[in-house]
Amino acid sequence: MYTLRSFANGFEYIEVQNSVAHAKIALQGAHIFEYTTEQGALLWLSQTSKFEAGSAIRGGIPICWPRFGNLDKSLPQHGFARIFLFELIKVEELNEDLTQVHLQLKSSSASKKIWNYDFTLDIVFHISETLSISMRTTNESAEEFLLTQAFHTYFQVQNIENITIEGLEGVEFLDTLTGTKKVETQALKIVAETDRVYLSVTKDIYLCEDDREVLIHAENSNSAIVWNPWIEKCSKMSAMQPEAYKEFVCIESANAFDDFKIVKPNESYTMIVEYLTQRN
Ligand code: TA6
Repeated sequence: MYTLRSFANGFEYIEVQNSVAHAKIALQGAHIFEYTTEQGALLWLSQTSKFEAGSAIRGGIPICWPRFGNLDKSLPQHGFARIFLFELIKVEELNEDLTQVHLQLKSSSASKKIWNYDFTLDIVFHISETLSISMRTTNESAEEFLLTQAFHTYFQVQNIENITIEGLEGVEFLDTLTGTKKVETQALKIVAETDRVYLSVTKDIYLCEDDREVLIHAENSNSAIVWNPWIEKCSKMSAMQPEAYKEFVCIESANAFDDFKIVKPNESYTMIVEYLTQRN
């Protein structure tokens, strides 16, 4: 079952319910902000997030496109897709435990004022016990363009100090707080502000907390960002309560930094992510 709903201010989202999952996806940014199965809520959503046109939702899975980060000063931080209205192309209930939702953003006069290329961006969700999302960029311009992108996923945790992130051992990362590169030597624990870009990710990542383990599988992505603002930065961030840093960690499957892509005219590039929660 699915329903197109809106908040009192007209902000629209799709609510999906099937035999194994419940989800809410905003048309703005093709932004999934709730996804729940019998294993609980996968995504964190700020209690003070706005649901307003032109403001990115704080939490869920912001789509960072056509840029990740703020290195390209000609574009907003994390690009503009997350604040643009997508068109709902189709919702298909493929079976009782699998719903497919297809949203699309096409270039427009508004987007070309920010980024002067013609494109189509297709986001397809498969909502089941596994949440999978594909992000397909098609270049409809006469020139090639550079693309960096990420699923900026806010994972709900019970207590940030109890989690470990596995699968990144041996991977080099850029610590954006110090500008230095190091190699990860152990399962990552979050004990302070953390903002790391892992630069050659080839294996699955696991978010572990007590008996719960979230498998993070990405395709056509060789970079991943781990972020938590911790106390001081959290207190300064928009739409985030002071204690919010204890409730989430961002693990962002990406094509970022050296993992950028060049999309040639009439070509497409698709990045995919899949999340599955298991109990040990
Ligand atoms: O992905 C990590 C990061 O780039 C952090 O540096 C922080 O800025 C975070 O994204 C949130 O960015 P936002 O623009 O959504 O407030």
